[in-house]
Formats: sequence, structure tokens, C-alpha cells
Amino acid sequence: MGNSESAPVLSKKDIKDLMGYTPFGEQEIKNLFDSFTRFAKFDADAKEYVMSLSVFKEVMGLDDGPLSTRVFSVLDADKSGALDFREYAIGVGFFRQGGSQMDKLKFAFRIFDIDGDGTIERSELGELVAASAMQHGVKMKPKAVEEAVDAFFSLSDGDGDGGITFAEFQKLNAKHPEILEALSVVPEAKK
Ligand SMILES: [Ca+2]
Ligand SMILES: [Ca+2]
Repeated sequence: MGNSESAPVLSKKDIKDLMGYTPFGEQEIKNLFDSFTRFAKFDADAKEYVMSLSVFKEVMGLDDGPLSTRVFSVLDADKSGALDFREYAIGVGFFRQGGSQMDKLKFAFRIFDIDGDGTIERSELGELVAASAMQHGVKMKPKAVEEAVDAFFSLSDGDGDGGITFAEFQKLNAKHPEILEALSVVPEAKK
């Protein structure tokens, strides 16, 4: 979006587009762009400013855990490995305004559905459980991971096919909202 390193600019069209994708008005988008370009790096190949995972975590006040990395991956819509301003603005808009309950649930689902095929598989859940434990200094034995995954699936995999669809995920949340709250996959953004 910015076309030279010295003077990043946001076109009128960019602003208009972003107003459609985010809860922000024109001035808020301009302010957000200013702060984005302060933290982001100019990528000469892409000819725009992009934000790395480590900077994103710092700016958003996220911890170093696997869930933070998943939040970043979900926001990185084009899977470039960095956030451009549009991807960043959508993320900030989501965290700051919270979005609807449905938006939050959809976002949480995408955090778990690592390969993005629309189903949470046992392996995906196991990976996140093990990585989260590791982050807290706990090395879980494969059997313990298995048991945690079993417990989650016994509550949510209604048809027992080994995958949790969004509909099943929604049902789980309706019955046990405390589970998803405990996982806190929608972190509070710093102001
Ligand atoms: Ca990207
Ligand atoms: Ca999946």
C-alpha cells in the first residue's frame, strides 16, 4: 500500500476498502496506518509495509505460545508469512471491537482447524494441546495428550467420526462455554 519507504501512503481507495472490512472510520484507519508503519518493515519485493510474527505479538500483547502463532496464521490470509496492512487492520478491528459471538466462534474454530479443511481433527487438537503445555513448561506424555483429546472429542464429536465440524463446535460452546473461555483463543488487545 505504501509505495516508497520514506513516505508510506494509503490511497483513498485503500481506505474505502478497509472501511468495509473493519469497524473503523477514515480517521481511525489513517491513525492505525501510521502506527502500523512505525512497527512494520518495508518489504522491497512486495513494495509495501509488512509486520512479522514477533512484532505482531509484541504490538498486540500476545504471549509466545502456539495459540498466538495460530492467531497470526489465521489473519495472514494470503499465507505470505507476514501481515500486510489490510490483514493487520482486520485483526485489530476484530480484537478491539470483539466482533459478534458468531465471529468469535468462527475465529476460534479456524485457530484449531490448522489445515483449514473445515474439520478439527484429533491430530490438530493434539498438536495445540501439546504445544500449549510445552509453553507452560510441561512436557505432556503422548498418552496424556491422547486423554485430553479424548475428553474434548467425547464432549464435542457428536457423530463420532473423529472430526469436529463447525456445527459440533457451536454445540460444544453452547453447552460448555467455559471450555472455549479457558482456552482464551481470542486475546484482549492492548489499547
Ligand atoms: Ca500476508
Ligand atoms: Ca482440519
